[in-house]
Amino acid sequence: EKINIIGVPMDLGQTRRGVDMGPSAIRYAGVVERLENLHFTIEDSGDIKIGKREKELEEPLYNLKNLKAVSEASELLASKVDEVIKTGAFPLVLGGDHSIAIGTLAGLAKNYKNLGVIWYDAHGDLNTADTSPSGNIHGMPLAASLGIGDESLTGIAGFSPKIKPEHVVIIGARSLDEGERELIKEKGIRVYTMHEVDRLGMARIMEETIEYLKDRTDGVHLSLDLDGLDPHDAPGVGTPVIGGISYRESHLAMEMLAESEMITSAEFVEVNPILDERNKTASVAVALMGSLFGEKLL
Ligand code: DIR
Ligand code: MN
Ligand code: MN
Ligand code: MN
Repeated sequence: EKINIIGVPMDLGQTRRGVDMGPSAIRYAGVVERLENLHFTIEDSGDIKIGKREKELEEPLYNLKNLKAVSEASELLASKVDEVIKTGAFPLVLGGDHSIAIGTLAGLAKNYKNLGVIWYDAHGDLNTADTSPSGNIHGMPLAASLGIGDESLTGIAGFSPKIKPEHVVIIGARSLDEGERELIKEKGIRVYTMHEVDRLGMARIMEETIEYLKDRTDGVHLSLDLDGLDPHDAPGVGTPVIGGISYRESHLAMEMLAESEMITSAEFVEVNPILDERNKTASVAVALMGSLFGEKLL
């Protein structure tokens, strides 16, 4: 089996610097060796080209910071992901901030009519320019992929929407903005907040998630924001939120996804080595990839 690694050194979807170095940090943490040990054939496609940050002055017209550069990179990433799928390889996308999911999902949706998405995140990423408190596009990719928001984000790759609300499962939510809560209710999106993680446990959540997506989707993408984990275990992220999913729970989730044989693509985002402790967060990302691709102790 083949895995194709695509780096996306994007930091324009938010304001903290350093997350553009995420792909390097994850490569340095040994992603290729880790997956080769599991007998996959790895091809590293290198990095997608990212444009320049806008000057603050150019921004205030929209509540969409660096819109042009983000949408241009999304188009490039969408084409690359589509191309990788057509070679028969598993696309493994390394972020970069979470705005890159707009491009990843656009490329995937060209190949899957009913793409399932597991959104592992402290946040909902369901904002639009109208509801966003920050204007940061990394808080909008799930909405954009559902066809909600500005045309320059929803229309990547020339079609919209990419996914359906009933094919999305959010896991680990503990920081949602008002507009995001309304959208979740309005669209009936399945969300396991930290309340459910505590109450049901990760094993039950993953059983339910796998059962829920199994028959209604023709592929399932894992979009894993490292801030879904507790900052104690993944400190190198731009928007940490206390009280998150543990390292152990996250491994269990990945192991259950591996067993399900349901995941057809994945992205690991928001690793910021400047905010990290000795590349701990990138190492956690690589360890989780190990479990996702079937690593077992015995
Ligand atoms: C917040 C933070 N909801 C926003 N979002 C983050 O700016 O829209 N997403 N950090 O990962
Ligand atoms: Mn996110
Ligand atoms: Mn997040
Ligand atoms: Mn701890």
